[in-house]
Amino acid sequence: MTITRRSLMIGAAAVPLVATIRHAGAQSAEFNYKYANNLPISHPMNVRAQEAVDKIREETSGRVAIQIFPSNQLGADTDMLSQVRSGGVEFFTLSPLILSTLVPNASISGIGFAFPSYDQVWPAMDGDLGAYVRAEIEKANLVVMDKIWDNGFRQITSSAGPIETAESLKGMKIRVPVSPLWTSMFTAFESAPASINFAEVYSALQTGIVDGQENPLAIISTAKLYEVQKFCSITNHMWDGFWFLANKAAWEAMPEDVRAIVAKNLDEAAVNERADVADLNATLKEELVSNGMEINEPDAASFREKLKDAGFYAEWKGKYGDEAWAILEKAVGTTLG
Ligand code: X2X
Repeated sequence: MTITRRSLMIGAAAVPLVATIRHAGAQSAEFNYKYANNLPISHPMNVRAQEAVDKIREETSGRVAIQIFPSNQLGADTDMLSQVRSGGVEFFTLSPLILSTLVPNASISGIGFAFPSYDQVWPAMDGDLGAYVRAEIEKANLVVMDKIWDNGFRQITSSAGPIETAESLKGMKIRVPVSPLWTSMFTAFESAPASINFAEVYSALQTGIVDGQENPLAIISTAKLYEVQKFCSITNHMWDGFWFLANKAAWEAMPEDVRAIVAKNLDEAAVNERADVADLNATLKEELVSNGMEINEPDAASFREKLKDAGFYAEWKGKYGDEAWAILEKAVGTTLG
């Protein structure tokens, strides 16, 4: 009789108990890590990162629990870069150009009009150019995953009017991310660039602190920049990505087999995210038009000419050095500048 009662009680408690164990498991994983980024939760980067995090949890039998903090919830990019160095966050994705505030030559993949198309981007970033940059990043004591994630080819939006030629950029108050290369490029265009973290971009456009900004279509869409911008000019003036960075001590705290699972899943997610962004590029123009934007497709020639005449390419070749510049030119298959 006693045995039966006891069995019944255990049986009755079973359902809530399992739920409690699962919940406690989330908090007591061996490695409870934070991944911070600057993009909306709906952007493919966060969608694919969530998939990776779920698989990592499963494949490590719950040892690694990564929580994603999208949309600058833990701070703006320049703060997050300090955080990932100090260990305040364990993972962080960052544009190579903003990373150049710490690793100067990391921005080389963002040189204006360097990549004609994605056909050159992925072989370069998965090949010699990416390997060169990752080695530079590692010298700064950060861990970086092999596969860079896609941000995209950048387009210019404005509240004032369409960008038709380089002439249209003269005097334009334009937000650029915090990076010497971005400021240099728009200074070469004779614009008035303002360095502003992405966390502040929507409100800077809304309040008219700047007239425009530049970002790939997937961000113009997911961050709803069409609500505060009228014109979108398809300039493709640079390609941009996101390096997936890890704090070194946090990375090395994980045993090697666990690290391998984390790296594999993050890199797989990066490759899937690239495909998602490419798919979006094919459909987003229509969506942006239906959200009230006017889109034009200017010829790149005047922009390239302007950068060349301003000495932009010569200046940056000098900064990066001949070795790095040769790797870039080989990757893009042409002489720049
Ligand atoms: O800050 C931007 O514009 C963004 C979101 O594209 C980057 O992370 C560089």
